[in-house]
Amino acid sequence: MRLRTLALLACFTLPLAACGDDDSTPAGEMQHDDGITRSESGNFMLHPMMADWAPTTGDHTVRFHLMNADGAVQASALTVEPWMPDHGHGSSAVPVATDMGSGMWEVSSLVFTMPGAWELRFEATIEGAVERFVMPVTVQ
Ligand SMILES: [Cu+2]
Repeated sequence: MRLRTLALLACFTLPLAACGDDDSTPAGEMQHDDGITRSESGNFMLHPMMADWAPTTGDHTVRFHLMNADGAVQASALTVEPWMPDHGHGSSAVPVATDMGSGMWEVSSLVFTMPGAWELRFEATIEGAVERFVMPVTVQ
């Protein structure tokens, strides 16, 4: 919980490149190559609020941050579908996404039923248009 809170604070107070990095990374060395997924249009970015996210099987509640090149982006709606492309199946649960404001969405009932390569298929409604994201997640 503490790390998540720090990451959240960092997201609001540090430059974009720092968003989602943990607080131990020196400011000059912040990299954000992993963890960010671009929307299919290329105009928006989404990332989990933790570095190197590698969940285990089971039920998770995770915050995701929606941004563009200028910072946080407000969406009017967000849905998430967990999908396992190699096996052609989804999850046993339908995730619930709650708007926390400032581009932050808390997703609960995020259930991975088995280890392996999953996708989180997001649809975010931004200014009336649907933006799609396919975020790869390795489940252990
Ligand atoms: Cu599977």
